[in-house]
Amino acid sequence: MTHKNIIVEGMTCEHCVETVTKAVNSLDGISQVSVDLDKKQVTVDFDDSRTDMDAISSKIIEVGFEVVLN
Ligand SMILES: [Cu+2]
Repeated sequence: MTHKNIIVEGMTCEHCVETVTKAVNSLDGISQVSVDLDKKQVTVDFDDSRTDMDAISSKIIEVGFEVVLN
């Protein structure tokens, strides 16, 4: 299992948190997603044989947010 912290810009409220969480959870191989709104940080645990950071970043961008570093 791979554990990553991703900085995501553009999240302003619980609705954004829910949108990002659902989007990332919809990917294959994700085991856990948590969001710290104050830190703009998305923490993801995933199976790196089934998904990767590119897929996760693309998904976050797809739902309207900006991935700052990964
Ligand atoms: Cu929001």
